[in-house]
Amino acid sequence: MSNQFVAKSRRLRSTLYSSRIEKQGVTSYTIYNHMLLPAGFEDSLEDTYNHLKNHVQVWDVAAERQIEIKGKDSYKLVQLMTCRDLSEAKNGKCYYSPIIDEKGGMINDPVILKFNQEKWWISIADSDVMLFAKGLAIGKNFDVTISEPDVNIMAVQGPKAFNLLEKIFGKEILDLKFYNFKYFNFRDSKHLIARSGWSKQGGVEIYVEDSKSGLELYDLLFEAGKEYNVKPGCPHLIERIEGALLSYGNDMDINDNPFECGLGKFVHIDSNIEFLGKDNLIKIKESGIEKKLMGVKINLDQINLRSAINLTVDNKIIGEIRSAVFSPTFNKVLGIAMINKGYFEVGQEFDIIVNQKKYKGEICPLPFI
Ligand code: THG
Repeated sequence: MSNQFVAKSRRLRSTLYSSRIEKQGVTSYTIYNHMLLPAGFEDSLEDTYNHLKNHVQVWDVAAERQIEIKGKDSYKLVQLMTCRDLSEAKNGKCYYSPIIDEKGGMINDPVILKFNQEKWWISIADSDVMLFAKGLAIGKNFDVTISEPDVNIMAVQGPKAFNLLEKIFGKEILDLKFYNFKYFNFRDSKHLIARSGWSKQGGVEIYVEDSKSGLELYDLLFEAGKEYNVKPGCPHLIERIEGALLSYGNDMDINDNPFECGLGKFVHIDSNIEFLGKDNLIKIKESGIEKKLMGVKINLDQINLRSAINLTVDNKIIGEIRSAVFSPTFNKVLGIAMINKGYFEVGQEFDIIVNQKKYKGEICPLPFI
């Protein structure tokens, strides 16, 4: 086996924190929104998993880029892109919202932040939402300005996150509710902080706009966090699969609709809002879905998935596994799989071939934990 390196360049953007995490021992990256997203540090996957579940980590998730929509028609454009009803959305709140195309296919699954009716941020997963937004705005002649401001998110995640945050921001941070955001003072600057993050362990995301102050804050989190055993980290494959946090491009893409992805509660076809793909989603709801994302458990102690692998029953393909990892908690491989109609039943057994060997698995509900 040989190791390859990704050649960095301007096009493959570094983040505000890249130089920091490279001193702190980042060992691998993935590419997300044309930007570096750390994928591993020196400790093993199992050690970083236990650490995340017991302590606190600071993550460079600057690759979760912000698409800013400003101007008179901002709400109209944001609503046109998502099937989640944002007509009653409140200022200072975050909304996990599927963005879909005219057929109802998933374009992205961002967190949308509403500042006010004329300013929104779409905190995107890995696809070029800005181009899609610009195309729609031009076609519809909307009065909006669309940009990607250089906002660098750092996430503070883990059960001790708020102990650490209270030390820096005071008791006020404890009052921040889930999926709400607010500006908090730090020295002579302020930072937008949301109670959110791509883990189930709790914490916040700090949207850094003032780079100089953001780096000071980054350093202070590690200094003040020593007593809580703070470490650098990154979105964690085991933890996110157990919690069924979906990864766009891995678990779903433009060929899947939000019903198939288990995101039906964010599809508001009964409201009178206008969004792309509405008619198609109404039809899909009536006729029922052809496939569905489900959990799978496999009696196997290791897996390294690079592409989807078929699942079979009596040699007939019944679906494909799209993400997978060995879970020390379940002592099995857990996966997220798209299962075909007729087979998406809990308890359904299947075969899978990994490294030329056949293993047995079983379909189960999501999330695992
Ligand atoms: N934070 C921010 N931006 C992001 C992500 C994030 N952009 C990219 C990516 N992550 C978007 N995808 C997801 C997927 C799942 C969740 C958030 C973003 C998520 N879901 C919660 C859950 O399932 O518990 C809550 C969803 C809800 O019910 O509203 O957190 O992480 N800024």
